[in-house]
Amino acid sequence: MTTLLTGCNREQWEVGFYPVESKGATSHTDAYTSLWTGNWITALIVGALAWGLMLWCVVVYRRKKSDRGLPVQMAYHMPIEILYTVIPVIVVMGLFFQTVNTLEQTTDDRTPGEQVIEVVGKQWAWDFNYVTEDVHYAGVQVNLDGTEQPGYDAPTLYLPADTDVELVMRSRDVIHSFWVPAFLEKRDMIPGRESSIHLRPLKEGTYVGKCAELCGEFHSEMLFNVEVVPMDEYLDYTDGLRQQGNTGILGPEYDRTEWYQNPYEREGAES
Ligand SMILES: [Cu+2]
Repeated sequence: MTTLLTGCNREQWEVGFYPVESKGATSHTDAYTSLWTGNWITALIVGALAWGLMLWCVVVYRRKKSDRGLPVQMAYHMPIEILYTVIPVIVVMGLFFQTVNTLEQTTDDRTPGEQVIEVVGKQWAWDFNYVTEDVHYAGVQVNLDGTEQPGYDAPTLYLPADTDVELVMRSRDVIHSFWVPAFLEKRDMIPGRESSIHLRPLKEGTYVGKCAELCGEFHSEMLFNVEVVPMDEYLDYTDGLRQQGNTGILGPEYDRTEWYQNPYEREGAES
């Protein structure tokens, strides 16, 4: 236990052993952390109570030398039966409503984005369409240097701090998953479907991101960086893209649909 405890510090405890940099990273992270730690605390209390009662029974009601026959039978003890039916129901209801509450603040967050950014996954890189600014960044294929962290030339997604952002997720080929561990959020990118994350980045800094869905040979190299910067720096960056001629967005015309056909979304599309 001591070795376990010395291996971690206060910040790690505060975020329930989530990545330390997740603390206050987005408008969602604190809600996720309190749901997570709240569930753990509840589980630990229930566990301690159950183990405690079991040990207490084992010790107090152990068979003594003077005991003869069976002990007093307690079956159909109504007050106890009601107690251990009602308490778990209350606990489960509490956990349920806390979960629903958290989902409403996070996954179901539909705050309109001041900046809409389309994140497109492709084997094995990322395109970032800054829709509101009408510019794009095209990720080149992964650099296969065998490192686990994104290299300096990995695709970088810029996000303005303290701004409502809508991240629209798309895929050009197979299922990918957008994952920034520090944001405590992950979203599948399914070809032919759109999903989105609405959030407000709150803490400036550099974060690492990766594809979290096995998507082929170089899945492990499908890495990216996230830079959360002040609004003016974000606009400088998108202006830079504009000056480089990266105007407009990289739309579905680059999807690899020659072998993939979604019968619902792609009807009539040429194959
Ligand atoms: Cu992928």
